[in-house]
Amino acid sequence: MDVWGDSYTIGKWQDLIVETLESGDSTPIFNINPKDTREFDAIFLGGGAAGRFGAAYLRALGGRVLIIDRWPFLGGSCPHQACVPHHLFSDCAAQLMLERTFSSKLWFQNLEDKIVSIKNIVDLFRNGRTGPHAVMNYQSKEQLGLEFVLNAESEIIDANTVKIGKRKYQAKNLVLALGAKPLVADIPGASLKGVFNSLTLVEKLDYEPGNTIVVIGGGKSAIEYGCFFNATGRRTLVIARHQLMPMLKDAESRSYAILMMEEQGMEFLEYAEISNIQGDLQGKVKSVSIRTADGTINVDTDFVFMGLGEQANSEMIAQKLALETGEKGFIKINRHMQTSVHNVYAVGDVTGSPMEMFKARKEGVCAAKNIMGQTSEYKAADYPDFMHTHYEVCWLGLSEEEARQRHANVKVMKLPPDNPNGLDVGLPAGDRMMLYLMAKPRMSGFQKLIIDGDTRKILGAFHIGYGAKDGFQYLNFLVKKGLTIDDLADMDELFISPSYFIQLCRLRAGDPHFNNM
Ligand code: FAD
Ligand code: KPC
Repeated sequence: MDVWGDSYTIGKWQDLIVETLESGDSTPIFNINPKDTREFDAIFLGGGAAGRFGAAYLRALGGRVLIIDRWPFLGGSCPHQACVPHHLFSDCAAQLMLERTFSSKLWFQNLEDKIVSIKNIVDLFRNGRTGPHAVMNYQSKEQLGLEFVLNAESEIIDANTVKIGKRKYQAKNLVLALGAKPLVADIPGASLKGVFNSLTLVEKLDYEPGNTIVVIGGGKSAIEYGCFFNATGRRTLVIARHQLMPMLKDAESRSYAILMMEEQGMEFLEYAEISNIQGDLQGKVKSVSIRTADGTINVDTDFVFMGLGEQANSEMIAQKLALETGEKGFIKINRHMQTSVHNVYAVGDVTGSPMEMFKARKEGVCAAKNIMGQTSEYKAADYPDFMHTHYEVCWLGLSEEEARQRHANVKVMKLPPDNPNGLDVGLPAGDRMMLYLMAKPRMSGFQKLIIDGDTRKILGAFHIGYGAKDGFQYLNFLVKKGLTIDDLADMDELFISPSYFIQLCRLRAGDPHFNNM
């Protein structure tokens, strides 16, 4: 079907997307300007974060660009299977932790021994996700003026040509923005019904998981989804081959995050691995065997979640174009986003880690600039990061340990202060933490700023609580520009904001030889 020239409202897009997804209709949706006779400067194969942002930037620079995607919407996996469900589940985990902490108190219902339906929340997502999809199509077509073909099975003919059905499209450049998919562990029983990952959870869950959940992995997805399952009231056992959450490098912040998860009932087995997943006669998971340093343990469960990282969606296309690929099929690129074939670029998850939206979008933009004749380089580095437990955990820069290895005079400002009686101290806390502050102070968060006492520059920041993530985006930018304790002391805090960094710095900044706090 051709939609060029028709005005599509968000509602009309949503109807079309729902109908297409539900019916499995494979008719492509063409949005191509028949009056524009210019050759395309680029075809973006994949219209997710990397493809959509790259294409929008290329058009903004005056070029002509076509996006082709196999899904009937733009925006890619983020709204369909990745960030959006992940944040929904993390919101639920935070809300449920609050409700369980205050169960039967104040206005809170009694949640003692109650299990919340996982399937209902997954169904809620499945029914709601076409809303963001429709906004992406509306924004791309009506506001950004992008040309695209959606719901399209395409064939790459060569580095300049893509075919959809009988129609052939030529471009000076090809940009592969194909994304990635979850890795599946090579464990006996991994293909049984009841073994999920972030993608299959939202596409395939058709029963209510029982009371015990086993999560494989110790990184972001494993912890984030594990905390959600735990918050629904289920026993949740996380099995990690290595140390848990290795990316959270500051030992004190890591310990607080893990302690709070344990206090919510999360169980962790580090340096352990699943040796076997056993099924019943219907081919459904019934138990797992876990190899630990102390021997093998068996756990009964009907739900196993793999949070093991990603592999590239590159297979056929990389082969067809003879592109150089690395581990897990990730396409090799230079700093201009060029692959081993000069007019073929690759951007986003298909090029490997970090698998984050900012990196995907910035790589897309970098490719667009190069295609349009600007010389642009990008390599993701020194970025802020975050993950969800039942809280939001944010960090940037150096951990205290890293800072002490590299700098002679490291100062630390943190809340709660070191306290011989433990964590039951009435601060930090901030927005969304005030109930914990009053009733269960040990749950009101942890925050830490790491400073070079000689140059007075901020070296690192860590925050466990809620609401600091927004600030960390800007803080990281300033830290990279050399932000000092004195600059922070001079800022205007919107009190009580979630992080106390500004006020702590102001209390100390007058002293040329300031101390820890
Ligand atoms: P995608 O968005 O996956 O886009 C690839 C596109 O290519 C898709 O639209 C697909 O349909 C299309 N495609 C693939 N093959 C073909 C083909 N042969 N022909 C046509 N089209 C094709 N990042 C964050 O920054 N914050 C988060 O909170 C966050 N949470 C996440 C949670 C989970 C569970 C996961 C898995 C990831 C999360 N990420 C998060 C990472 C983020 O989702 C990705 O980095 C981002 O979506 C990558 O964008 P992309 O454009 O490279 O790939
Ligand atoms: C949550 C949301 O903004 C929709 S998902 C974003 C997809 S894109 O803008 O293409 O990176």
